[in-house]
Amino acid sequence: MSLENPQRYTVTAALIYANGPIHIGHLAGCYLPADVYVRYLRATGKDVAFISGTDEHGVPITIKAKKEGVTPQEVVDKYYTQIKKSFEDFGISFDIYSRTSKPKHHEVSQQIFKKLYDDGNFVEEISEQYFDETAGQFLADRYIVGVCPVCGNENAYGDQCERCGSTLSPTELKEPLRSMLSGAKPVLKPTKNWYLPLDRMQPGIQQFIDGHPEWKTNVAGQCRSWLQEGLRPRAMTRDLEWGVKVPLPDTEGKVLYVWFDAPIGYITFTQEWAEEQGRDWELYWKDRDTKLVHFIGKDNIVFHCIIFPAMLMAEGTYILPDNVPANEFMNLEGDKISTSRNWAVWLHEYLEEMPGKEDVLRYVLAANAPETKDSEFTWKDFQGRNNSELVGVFGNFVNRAMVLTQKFCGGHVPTCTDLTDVDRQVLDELALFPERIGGAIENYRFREALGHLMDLARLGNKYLAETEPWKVVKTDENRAHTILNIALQITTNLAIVCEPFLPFTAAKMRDMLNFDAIGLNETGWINAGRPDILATGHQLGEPALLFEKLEDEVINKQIQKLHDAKKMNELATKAVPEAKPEITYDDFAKMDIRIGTILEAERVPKSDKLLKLKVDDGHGQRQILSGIAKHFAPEDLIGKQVTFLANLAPRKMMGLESQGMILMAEDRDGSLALLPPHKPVWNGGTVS
Ligand code: B3M
Ligand code: ZN
Repeated sequence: MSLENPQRYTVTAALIYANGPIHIGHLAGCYLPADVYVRYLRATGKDVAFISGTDEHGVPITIKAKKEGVTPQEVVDKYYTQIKKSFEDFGISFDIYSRTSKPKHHEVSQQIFKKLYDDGNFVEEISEQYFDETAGQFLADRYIVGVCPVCGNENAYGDQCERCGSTLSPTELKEPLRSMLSGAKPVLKPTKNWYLPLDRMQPGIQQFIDGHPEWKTNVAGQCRSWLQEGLRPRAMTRDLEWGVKVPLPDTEGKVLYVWFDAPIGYITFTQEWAEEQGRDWELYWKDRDTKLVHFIGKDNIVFHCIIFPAMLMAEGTYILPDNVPANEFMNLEGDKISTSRNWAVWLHEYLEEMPGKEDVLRYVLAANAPETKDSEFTWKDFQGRNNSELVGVFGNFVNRAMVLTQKFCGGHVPTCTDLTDVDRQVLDELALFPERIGGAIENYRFREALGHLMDLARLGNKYLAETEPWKVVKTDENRAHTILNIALQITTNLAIVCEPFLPFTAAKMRDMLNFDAIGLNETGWINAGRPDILATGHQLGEPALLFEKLEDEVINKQIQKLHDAKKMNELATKAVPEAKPEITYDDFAKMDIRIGTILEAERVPKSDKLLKLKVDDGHGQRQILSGIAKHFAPEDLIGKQVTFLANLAPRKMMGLESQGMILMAEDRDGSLALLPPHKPVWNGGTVS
C-alpha cells in the first residue's frame, strides 16, 4: 500500500548513460514528469530530495569511447557537462545532479556490495564466458559478433540482433563468432562471478509487488510477466575493466554490474547532497515515513521494480520504492526516436534555437506525455498548441486581466463589492482547481493535471467574455472594478498552480503581480483557491507578454532540419563503392583521355537528361552528349575546362551523334562534379 500523506519524499530520475545528449523522448518519458511532481511537492511545503545524475559505467560508455577513439573518462566528462547544463537551462530542478564515476560513489557501491557479500546474500558461480585471447580480456555481450540464429544476419551482437530485433545471449550466436575488440575468434573460459539469487528471493519480491496494486498498469504488467516466467539468478559482477572494482580479494579485471552500481547512485548522491546541506541522509532512505519514488522510462522497469528492490531488501535497512511511475515512449513525426539515426529533437539545440521557449516545450511534452501508451511529437502540433492554447487561452486571459487593470485602475488591485451570482459561481469553481490539479499530479496523471490548469485559464476567459468589464466601466465603475478584482485573483491562482508545469512563466507572472510585496513565492500552493490573495490597493508590476505566436517559417525550418539530419545520417552510412577487378597498364593505355573547354551547352529537346555540348578539343570542335542535365544548368558550363574520353566510339542518342564522353566524379549524395585540371592547360592536353 502507498504511504498516506507523507511529509518527506525522495524522488529520483533515471541516471542516463553519459554517452550522448538529451532528447525530447527522455524529457517526456522521465525528467519532465519528475520535475512537475517535485515542484508540486515543494509548493505544498513537503520536504523533498530530488536526485539524479549520469550513469558513467557500463558497456554503452566503452563502446562510444571506442567509436570516437577516446577514453571512457573523456566520453563521460564531455556528456556529463552537456547533459547537466541542458537540464538546468530547461528548468529541471534537481537538488543534486552528480555522477557515478566519483570516488564517493565507488565507495558507497562497494560498501553495499561488501555488506551483501558478508551477509551471505550472493551465490558464487563459475561459468564459461567468452574471452578474447588477442585482447587478453573477457568480452561483454555487446562485443561478440556472430550469426543471428533467428534471421541469419552475420553481424548480430551477443545481446541483440539489430536486423530482426531478437534479444540474444552470446551462446545463442552461430559461428563464425568474432570479437569486436580484435576480430579474433572468442574462446570460452571459466570465470567466477557473484549472483543475486533472485529465484530464491521471488516470494519476497512477489509480496512487495502485490502490495502495490495502485501502480500504473504498464508497470504492473511488466512486473507480473517477469514474476510469472520465474526470476533467475543474475550476476552482479562482470569481467570488465571499466566500472567499480569488486571489493574482494583476487578479483583483478572484475567490476560491479552496471545495474548494481547505477541505482546505488541515487543513494550516493543523496548522501552527497545531505552533506552539503547539513542534513541526515538516512532520513531520506531509511525512515519508514519517507516516500521513495523512481521516475524512469519503460525500458528500466525491471531494474527499478525487481532488481534494485531485491538488493535493498537483502541489505535490510532501506525503504523500498513506493511507486515507479514509468512512462512509455514518445515518437517523433511518425517514427521512433533514434539516436543512431539522428531522428530526435535534441534539448541543447532546442534551447539554442528557441530561446525563451522552455515552457512551450514543457507544455507540449506534458500535454502529449506517453503516460499510458506511446505518444507522438510533431512540430505542427507544437505550433498549434502554442498558438491556440498558450497564446490563445492562457496568455490571452492573463494579458487582458493585466492590461485592463492597468488601463482602468492604474495598475492597482481594485475594490471588490457586491458579488453577483456569476461572480460567486466563478469563485466557487476557482476554489476547486488546486485540489483537482494537485490530486492528478499526486496520482501521476500529469496530462490530466495540465488539462485542469488550462480549464482554469478558460474559466477566466469565459468570465471576462460574459461580464465585459471594458463596456461596464462606462456606466458602472464599481461593477467593473469588482470584475477586474476577480480576474486578477484568477490570474494570481494561475501563477501559483502553473508553476510545476511552467516555471519560467510562473516567475514572470510573480513579477507582473508583484508577489514579492506580499511575500508570496513559488511555495505558495497553500494559498491557491482563495479569492482574496491580492488585497485591494496592491500595486501590480508591468504586464509582460507570456507567449508569442509561432509562424510557419520557424516550424518548417525545424521540420526541414530533422529531414536534413536524417539524410546526412543515411549518407554517412553509405559505403564507398566496391573496387573493380584489376586491369593491366595496357588496358589503361588504350584510353585517350584529354582536356577540353566547353564552348556551348544546351538542352536536348524532349530529353530531361541530355545536354548537347560543343567542346574545343585542340583540333577543333566536337559534339558530346552528356546525361547531366539534372545536375547542371547549361549556362554554368560554358567556358569550363573538363576532362573527356576522346576515343570512345561515336554513339547516336535522340538522333544526335556523341563524339566522346565527359568524365565526372560522383559524390556521396549522387551529385556530380566536373574534373577540371588544377591549373588551366591547353585544350587537347593528354591525361595519363
Ligand atoms: N543508465 C539506462 C538508461 O540510461 C541506465 C539507467 C540507470 S538508472 C539507475 O536508460
Ligand atoms: Zn536476427
